Amino acid sequence: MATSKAEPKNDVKPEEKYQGLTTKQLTQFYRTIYLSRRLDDREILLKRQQKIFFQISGAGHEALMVAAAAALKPGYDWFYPYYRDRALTLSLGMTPYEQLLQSVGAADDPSSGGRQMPSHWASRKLNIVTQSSPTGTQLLQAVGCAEAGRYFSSHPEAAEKHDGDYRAFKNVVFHGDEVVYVSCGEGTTSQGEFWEAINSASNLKLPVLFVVEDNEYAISVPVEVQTAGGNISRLVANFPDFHFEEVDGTDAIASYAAFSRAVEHLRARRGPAFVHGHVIRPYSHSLSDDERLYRPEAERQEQVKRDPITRLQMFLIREGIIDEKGINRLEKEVDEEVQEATDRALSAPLAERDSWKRFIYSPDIDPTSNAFLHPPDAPKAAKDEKTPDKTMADLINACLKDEMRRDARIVMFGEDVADCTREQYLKQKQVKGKGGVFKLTSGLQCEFGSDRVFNSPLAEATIVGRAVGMATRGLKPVVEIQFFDYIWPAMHQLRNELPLIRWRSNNGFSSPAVVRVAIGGYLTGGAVYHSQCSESIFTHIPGLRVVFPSNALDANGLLRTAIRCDDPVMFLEHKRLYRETYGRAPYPGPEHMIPFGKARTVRQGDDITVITYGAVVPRTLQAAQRIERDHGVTVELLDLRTLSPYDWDAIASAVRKTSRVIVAYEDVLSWGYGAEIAARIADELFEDLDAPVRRVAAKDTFVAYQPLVEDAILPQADDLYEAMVKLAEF
Ligand SMILES: Cc1ncc(C[n+]2csc(CCOP(=O)(O)OP(=O)(O)O)c2C)c(N)n1
Repeated sequence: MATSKAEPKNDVKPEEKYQGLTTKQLTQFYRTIYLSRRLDDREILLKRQQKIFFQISGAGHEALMVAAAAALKPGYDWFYPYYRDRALTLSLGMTPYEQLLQSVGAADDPSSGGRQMPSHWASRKLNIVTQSSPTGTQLLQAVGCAEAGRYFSSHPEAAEKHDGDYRAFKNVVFHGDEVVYVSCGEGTTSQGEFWEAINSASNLKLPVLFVVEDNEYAISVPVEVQTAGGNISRLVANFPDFHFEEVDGTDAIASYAAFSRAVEHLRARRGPAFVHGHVIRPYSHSLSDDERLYRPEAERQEQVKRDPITRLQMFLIREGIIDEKGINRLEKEVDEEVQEATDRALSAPLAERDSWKRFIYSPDIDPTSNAFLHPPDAPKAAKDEKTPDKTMADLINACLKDEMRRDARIVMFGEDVADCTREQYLKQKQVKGKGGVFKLTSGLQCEFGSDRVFNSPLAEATIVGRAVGMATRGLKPVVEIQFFDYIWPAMHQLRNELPLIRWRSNNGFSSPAVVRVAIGGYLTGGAVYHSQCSESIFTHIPGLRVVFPSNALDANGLLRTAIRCDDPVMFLEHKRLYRETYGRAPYPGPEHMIPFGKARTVRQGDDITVITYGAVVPRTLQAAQRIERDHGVTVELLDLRTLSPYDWDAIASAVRKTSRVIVAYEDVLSWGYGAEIAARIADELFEDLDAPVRRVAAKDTFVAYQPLVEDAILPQADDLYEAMVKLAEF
């Protein structure tokens, strides 16, 4: 690296004159800024030569970024950057070669193994957490990351490794004064998740450094469309405990001063910080955009005057820190470095065609294996009035308690999951506590404390987004979505983040959180917004395990598998089954586990197979008993228990046995979960069939409030019976 030995002309100490920066650091700033720009330029060239396939630049943001990095510590603090942060990631220690490996889609691309577009940074070593393309999804995760850091600081024992579950593969490192950096553009501040993240960080006084890189455009949409009044700093100014900075982000020294003050506030644990940097965007949004279509020449020229490269170069020369010769030497050296990195990257082995198969799920723990087979303990006492069988709600609660006792990394939150947020009411025994609208988490806060079991704001993206950040750091969040009907605000996190963290980072990061969701109808008055079932939307997502138990014992055993495994799990709990008489069981002990992807034969039969799950299981059982009574037809009833993965072997052998099959499910008939099963049976078992595959499901509408109409909409035992009779006659 070329640095000048020249000292400032006057006798003011560099540290004072340059906000604590030495001349060496300033020269290094220039080098990184220039390097970052040259890498962008090189990528632009490579894209035009069709040697890479996408380009988005960090041009104009570089000064702010080198300043941020200088105030923080790589591999110590945590980083959730966005695509304009090339100069930040270079300053933290990523090399040009590593960055270009991503551009060409190389096998050794450390960020994603050829899976993500360029500028989607990740580095385990440097604590740069895998980044995605949706604008703003990183913000809540950064909050969760900071919460995890705080949790481990106050529960250091939780960080210890443990064999026998996901903890064996999750190294936890934390520091008492660590900071979590997260950045976004000013356009992204329009996302609801931005406000949710700011709100939670403020409320919890978390050490999150929010950086808004304001280049005044989100592709072609100017800031006045995004932000009321045109200035985000003004809007966030009243969030408590924040340290705020608004700075010219093309001025590296002023930016460094702003970050230094912010980081001091953060390390002293006084609350979060917000740095609003005014930057420029001298290139179009990306190479897929042409800004001349919406920005006139005069406006584009205006910002050139603020280009951070020329600004810092002129400053260094003016101050006598480096002369023109020195600049030329430094730039030549950088150009050679870029050339060398480009040559190497272009000849690096590309990601292999079948590499897509790797890391959809954990390579370390297979929840479908027999390691997760642990039968229930024999009941301690014979069934009598003192040990009545437990409901599904009881046994889910029991599993949560057992696992929390066993694993200090488990934290639980969601809407109303705490016994009582105002702890003093519990302590003074003024109240008994709530513990969930369905009481599934009852007593957990009382036993495990308010830092392990707590209420979240009424914001589903917050629940899942924070859980993703926590799980990335090694905690095991087991969060609750109160009603499936209200899961949709979390969809971004559930579809684009939770199940993708591992795959998109080529196993660099993982996020094995458990999301418990109360689902389903048959409630007599549940109506449109308390009865929904759309599980196939989630079984459609690679990387996510989806579980849907039908009885108390399965719920207990499968939930334990969900918690101990190393993959993200959506655990669907049918509200109607929570306290049903059907499927109660004695407490199975603290180790009961059922592997994923293993169906249960509820009932043996020779004539018809019904494949189903959830609340349709008891209804099918009723219908099966009736058709046997009425017609002597015997039904083989298969309860899938887990929907992704599902037990194809069990399906195939049951279908081969009976040659007639019904797939039954509570969701609307069309495009439902049964369509996939029916299609695969038709495809692979066609010759074993004596009749067409039939489906029994809800009508293609929503669930109505009036119970008579609700009955007509949802699949009933009568519907199943009729379908069985017709199929037997076919
Ligand atoms: C949720 C989402 N919506 C839309 C897009 C498409 N998109 C990519 S970048 C971008 C503009 C982002 O603007 P801003 O946050 O101001 O950042 P800048 O690119 O200007 O730095 C848009 C609309 C996206 N990636 N994610």
